[in-house]
Amino acid sequence: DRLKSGQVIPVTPPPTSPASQHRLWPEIEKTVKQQVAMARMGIGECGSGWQLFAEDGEMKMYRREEEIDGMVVDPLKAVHVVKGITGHEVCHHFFSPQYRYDWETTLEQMTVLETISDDTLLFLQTHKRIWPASQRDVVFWSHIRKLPNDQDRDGPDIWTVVNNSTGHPDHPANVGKCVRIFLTVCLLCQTRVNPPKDGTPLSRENVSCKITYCSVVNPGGWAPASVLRAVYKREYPKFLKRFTAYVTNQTKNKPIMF
Ligand code: 16C
Repeated sequence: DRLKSGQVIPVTPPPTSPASQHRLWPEIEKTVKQQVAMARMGIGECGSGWQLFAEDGEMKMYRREEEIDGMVVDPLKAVHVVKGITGHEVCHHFFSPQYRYDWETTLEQMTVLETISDDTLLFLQTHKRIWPASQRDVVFWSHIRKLPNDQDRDGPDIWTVVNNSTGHPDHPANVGKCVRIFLTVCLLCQTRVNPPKDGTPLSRENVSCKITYCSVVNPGGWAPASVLRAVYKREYPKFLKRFTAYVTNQTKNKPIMF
């Protein structure tokens, strides 16, 4: 980093993680960087037409209609602003397996296959069947990370969780009753603080969280396009509303976790 005066200040060191020795690490590092950069792009900047398909208060959901070999793989981008919670709290509840059954309504079963490190887990999940398609499962790594706040160095950190499909030798795809889906998901959360003017201590009324949720799900095998689009139009808004209400409820009487 170089200031206008020519003064050189130390460059922020790259984030280090205890997961850095793992075989998946190069992919995790590359995918997290890519996904965070994509999530940071505004709806207008992304070029090819995002269409608004759901709106509720501050929550807006956009999709692009895309198909691969006749299968719907529509990318989704959602933005939301929720008062009273922080980005760290939102990401903590999204990442941590102990809360997942409380908010993830499409989930049938979740298994942690491997704890790569405190910030990186490998999951196997089966999801509820959508008639008339086969039931789906998914194996993915999940990584939580604190990012430096480049815009406001004194402001709260930015937090992200990235989930990305991977393989696992003990759980090969498409052998049982489930068809394997492939997903890439990025949750990016920025905390905004509006301190009280009269100098009273900061409370939850003074914080809000800007949430960006990006997702691409490849159904991995045949599923009728009309059913799939109808399901995600219903399920994505339901997920984001339920999940954020859950975080609000879980944190309401606890100290603020920045
Ligand atoms: O990101 C979310 N959750 C994370 C933690 O679980 C993680 C997992 C995402 C799985 C998303 C795909 C699950 C689809 C399975 C089938 C849906 C069943 C619906 C049952 C209705 C009775 O990243 C939050 C995920 C919010 C999920 C919204 C649903 C999206 C549907 C997309 C279409 C899937 C294709 C299914 C083909 C039949």
